[in-house]
Amino acid sequence: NTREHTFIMVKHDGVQRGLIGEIIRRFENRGFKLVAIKSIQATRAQLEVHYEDHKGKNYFESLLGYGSSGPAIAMVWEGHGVITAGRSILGATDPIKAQPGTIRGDYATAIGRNVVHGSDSEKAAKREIDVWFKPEEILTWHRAGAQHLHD
Ligand code: YYY
Ligand code: MG
Repeated sequence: NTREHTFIMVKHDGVQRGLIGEIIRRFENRGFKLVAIKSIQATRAQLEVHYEDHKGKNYFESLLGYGSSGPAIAMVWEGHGVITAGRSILGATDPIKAQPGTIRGDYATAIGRNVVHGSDSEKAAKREIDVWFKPEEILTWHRAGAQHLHD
């Protein structure tokens, strides 16, 4: 499915660290297509839905607190296998375990400051994109020279 979508967010620590361009570059370099992007000031209510699988965890309050403390960049990336590939571009959640060459392996400093978010399944991608974007904000466009990226 070349129209597969994933939700990628440069979290507030990533914005503070000046990593917006670096993160976008890594997805562009892999040939993925940016179909939506905006800066957001997340509310606790939005983060509760975004992180609903983590309700009740001991780190949930800090996810909501830090996540709503300043701006982040929300994006939708498109491409064949972008959900799985996006997770490998990000690297492991815990920066101690993240491989060098991944965003988190190269830049993250702590599990609660791991720079970037990426959907981990089709279901999560759908829910997360719904939290942060209206359907009309997700664009469809044809890349010139697409035949050189895919057969
Ligand atoms: O999807 P991913 O971000 O890689 O990790 P999740 O297990 O879904 O956790 C979401 C988010 O929660 C993680 O990026 C940091 C935070 N977190 C934490 O602060 N402490 C943990 N032990 C686990 C997760
Ligand atoms: Mg997750």
